Amino acid sequence: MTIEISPRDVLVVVDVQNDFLPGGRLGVAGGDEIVPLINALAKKFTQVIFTQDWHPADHISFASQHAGKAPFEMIELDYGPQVLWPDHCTWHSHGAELAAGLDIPHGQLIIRKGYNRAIDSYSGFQEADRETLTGLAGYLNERDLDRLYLVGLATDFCVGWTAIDGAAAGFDVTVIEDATRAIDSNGSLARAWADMEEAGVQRIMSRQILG
Ligand code: VGL
Ligand code: ZN
Repeated sequence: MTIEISPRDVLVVVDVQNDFLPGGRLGVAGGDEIVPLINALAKKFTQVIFTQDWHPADHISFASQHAGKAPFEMIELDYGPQVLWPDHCTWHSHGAELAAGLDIPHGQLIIRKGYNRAIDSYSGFQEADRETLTGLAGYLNERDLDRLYLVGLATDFCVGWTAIDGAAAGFDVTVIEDATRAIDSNGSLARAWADMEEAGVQRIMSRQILG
């Protein structure tokens, strides 16, 4: 049975940026494969928004900022544990641009996140300090939009955190699994699905919408 998308449902395209595609600075395996699928899904939606990872060159999440540390190691910051990453999605770099293959002219809003040097932000709703809000919930509430479908990169970080925070903020959240790809570092993918399930996030495949 296909799911009927209403004009008030929102497709949230998470971090489909050059640095997260194969060959990018934090390339996600298969990340390029989801672009045509996201374009097809977007045709079903009146409302489409994007998130964009957007870091200063000296961002605290970069391993390069911590002497003796390598990408994918963990450190402890004021707000809690932080995975260290290769430099990625730096301001105005090619890697930070949304993937050129995205063909979604009716996309309406881009939420940039991670621009504060000292605080990472996987989630499109709030920064990793769990306090600073991005304004996305306010935007959705003001426009009376409460059902979100998430696609993009990476399943286990920015998609997962956005899904969980969206559910916590009272939105009805569904992740379209085959329109995401994962980094899967140290068991992060299985953990993310378990956390999403616990938060009440639904999980579907694109054919349930595309037919
Ligand atoms: C992401 C790691 C660091 C993501 C962003 O988009 O999933 N992952 N920054
Ligand atoms: Zn990032």
